[in-house]
Parts: sequence; structure tokens; C-alpha cells
Amino acid sequence: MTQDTISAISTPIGPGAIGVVRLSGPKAHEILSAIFVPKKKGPLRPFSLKLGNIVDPDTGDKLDEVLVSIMKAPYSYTREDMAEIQSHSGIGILSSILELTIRLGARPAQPGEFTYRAFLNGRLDLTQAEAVVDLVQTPSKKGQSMALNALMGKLSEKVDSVREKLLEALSILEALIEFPEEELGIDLSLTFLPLRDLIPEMEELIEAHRSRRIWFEGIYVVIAGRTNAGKSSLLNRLIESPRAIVTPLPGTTRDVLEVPYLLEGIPVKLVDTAGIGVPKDEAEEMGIKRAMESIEGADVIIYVVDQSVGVKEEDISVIRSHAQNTVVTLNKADLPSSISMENIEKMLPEGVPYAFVSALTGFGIGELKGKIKEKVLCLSGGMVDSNISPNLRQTVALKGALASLKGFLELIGRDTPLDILAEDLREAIRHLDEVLGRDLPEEILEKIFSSFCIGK
Ligand SMILES: Nc1nc2c(ncn2[C@@H]2O[C@H](COP(=O)(O)OP(=O)(O)O)[C@@H](O)[C@H]2O)c(=O)[nH]1
Ligand SMILES: [Mg+2]
Repeated sequence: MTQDTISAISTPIGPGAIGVVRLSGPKAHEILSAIFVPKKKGPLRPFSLKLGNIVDPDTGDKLDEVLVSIMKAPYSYTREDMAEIQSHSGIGILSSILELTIRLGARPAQPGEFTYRAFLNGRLDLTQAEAVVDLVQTPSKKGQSMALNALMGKLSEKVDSVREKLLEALSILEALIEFPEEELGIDLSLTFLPLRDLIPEMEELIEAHRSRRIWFEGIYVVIAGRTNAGKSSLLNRLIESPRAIVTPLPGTTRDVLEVPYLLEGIPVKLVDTAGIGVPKDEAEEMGIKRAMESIEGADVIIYVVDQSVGVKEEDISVIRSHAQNTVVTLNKADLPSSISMENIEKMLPEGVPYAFVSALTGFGIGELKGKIKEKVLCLSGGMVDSNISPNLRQTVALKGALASLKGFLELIGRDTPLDILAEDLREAIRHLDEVLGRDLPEEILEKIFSSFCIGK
């Protein structure tokens, strides 16, 4: 148990209805009692709210009207005594309540320290602690459910079940090392055959990591094309709000505009760019340069062509060099077409999806969204059907475990000394422990938790 009491503002700082200052540690209740004056007399009971005021005990100044609650160890998030003060949210109010708790003996919490304590006190393992970050950061429903699964211990369960099987195998090996005569007559390959089934199981988990970017971070979808093709109009149509400036004049968009957007449930960053082509002035030239950079950094490109004007060689050249991740939009479908369907198929590189749309009327937008979504899912591992997505740290450790397990299985049939085999198994188990955060050096743990927010 930690001896000091920590305090932090646990809600986002800014004007709002409610803000929370949270305390954890042996003096949490004592500090709260010193600054809280209840409206109605009576003791604070765990898990029930009490109305009153926060009052500076030295000056008698009232700071805010609040609701407070306490939790008693071990029945709390950190498994320590905790107190929560719900005040009005405002940087002034929250800071003065925080300062008061510190004057009375708490110390400001480090980033992620509440969760770190929950981990140290055995309430959460490391995958669960990391899931807390995912849960608050994911913009998507799918990410939310994945994070919640991890928080409920689903990832740990999977890892634990693999670990149990490896431990069992290790105990057999160790017995054989100790009593070598037993080895006679035992076919090791056969004994450890079931371990082979663990490989696809672990590979599936590792593969599921690929879908993290899409569900937890949001990927870049860049709208590109020649000037006046209708890129900005398309962005506005997709997000159903006039964010980008549209004019009949070529070269209206000069800067790169980035808008967070939920494309049929998938969080994307939608980027509008300046049209590629011959610039009229320096600002436009810069815009084109930035547009090209955005295209290179895009996960998916929506390449817009004005189909009433036609497809030009420079369009084809950009599309061809990004054929893997481009969806072509043949815009202004409300105007007469200058290209036939047949010609389009011939012109576009094979397999590049396209859709006729009108950013003006909304025609074809549904179909286009479907095609973009398909591309996004296909490229970002979103097709991986998993209810869990390990983060990078967990995936690296899982890969290490898999490599050791594969090494072990390869060496089995080759008269390898038993102690070498055992070492491979131990290595695999060590990697799995790393996933769960067991026996990790303090400095590594501190580094992991320091990426959390303050107050979490
Ligand atoms: N008829 C028609 N006009 C469009 C359509 N989309 C855009 N425009 C017009 O084309 C011009 C250029 O559009 P804009 O979105 O600024 O193109 P950008 O330069 O590619 O961003 C504007 O006058 C738009 O109103 C469309 O689907 N149909
Ligand atoms: Mg534009």
C-alpha cells in the first residue's frame, strides 16, 4: 500500500456543469472532512452522495456548493480510501479545491497514478489498465466494445489460458529433466502436440492489432483531384455541413482542411486539399504542394474527377500510382457526361472502385460511402473479426511469445536437450507475463502509466 494521499482534477478542464476532484490514499477521508461542510448533519456513507459546501478551514471562505462521496478501502477504484468532490466545472473553482486538498496534506497525482495504484493493488492487470485509456479515447462504437472487453479481462483471459498450457508443458519437461529415466518411452512430439493449436490462437490476437488504428485512432481519408472538380463540395456533402468554402472559381481551397468524421461508424479524419494542377500564384503553389503531401500520407484517397469535363492524363497518373488505396468519384453526375462507362473501365487501373455522384444534389453519395468504407476496412485490418484489439506493447510481447513457442515446437523432434527446450518455454511464458504486466520493472510500468492523463 502506498502511504501518501494523491489528489487531482479528474474531469476535462473547462467551463461545464460538473467537475470532479478526486483523492486517494490514507488521508483522503480526513482531508475531505476538513474542507466539506454538509447541509445536513450526519456521517458520510460509502457510495452515497452528500450535498454541502467546500469551505477553506483557515479563512472560512466558501469555494463552491458540491456533492461529495467516499469509498473505503478496498472497495474503491484504487483499493485505497477515496473521496470525490463534484463541484461546478471551471478552472478557477477546480484549481482552488485542488489547492486546498494539497494544503491539507495531499500531493498532486502524477498522470495515470490512480490507475497505477489500482494496478499495484491488484485490482486491474496491465491489459485492463491500458483498456481504460482505450475506452476514453476511442471515437467508435466498435472500439468502445473492444476496450470494454479488455477492461473486463477478456484479453487477460486469453493470454492466461495460453500461459496455463505452457506452464503445464513446462512442468512435464521439468519432471523429465529431474527423472530422466521416465523419458524412455515418451514421445515428446506427441506429448506436446496440443501446443500447436496455440499458434493460430496467438496469431489471431496479433492480427487483431492491425484493426487498432481504425477503431481507436481514426484514419486519414484525403479528398484529392484537379481544381474545381468539386472536392470541397463533396466534403461538405459527406459531413452534411458547409465546412469547406466552395466557389465557382478554380483554386479556392489553398490550405489543407481536416475534419473528424464518422463514416458509417468508422472514425476518419476527412481531409480537403487544394486542387492539383498548374498554380496561378504562390499561395496556390504551396496549397498544391501540401495536397501532394496529404495524398502521400493518406490511408485512403477519394480522387474526385469532374465527369462533365472528363478524365485527364494527370488524373490517371495520380490514380495509377495510388491504385491500392484510391476510390474514384466521378462528380457532377447531374451534368451531361463527357465519358462513357466503357471508357472509364478502360481508363482506370483494374480493381479501382469508382462511383458516379453529384455533390450538388447528393446523388450516389450512399454508394460512394459504401465503397470508401469497404476500402477503409480492407486496408486497415478492420475486416479482422475480433472482439479485442491488443495495443502495440501487448502485440510486441505476444509476438515474442509466439516466436519462442514456435522455436520450442521446431526443436522438439530433433533430440534437443530438455533444458534447452524448457528455456524456450520459459521465454514464451515470460513474454506472456509481460503482456499482463507481471514482473515488469518499475521504470517500465511508470513509463506506461505516465502516458495516461492526470486524474485517471
Ligand atoms: N453541377 C454541379 N456542380 C458542382 C458539383 N459539385 C461541385 N460543383 C460546383 O463546382 C464548383 C467547384 O466546386 P468546389 O467544391 O469548390 O471544387 P474544388 O475546387 O474541387 O474544391 C462550384 O461552383 C460548385 O458549386 C456537382 O455535383 N454538380
Ligand atoms: Mg476546394
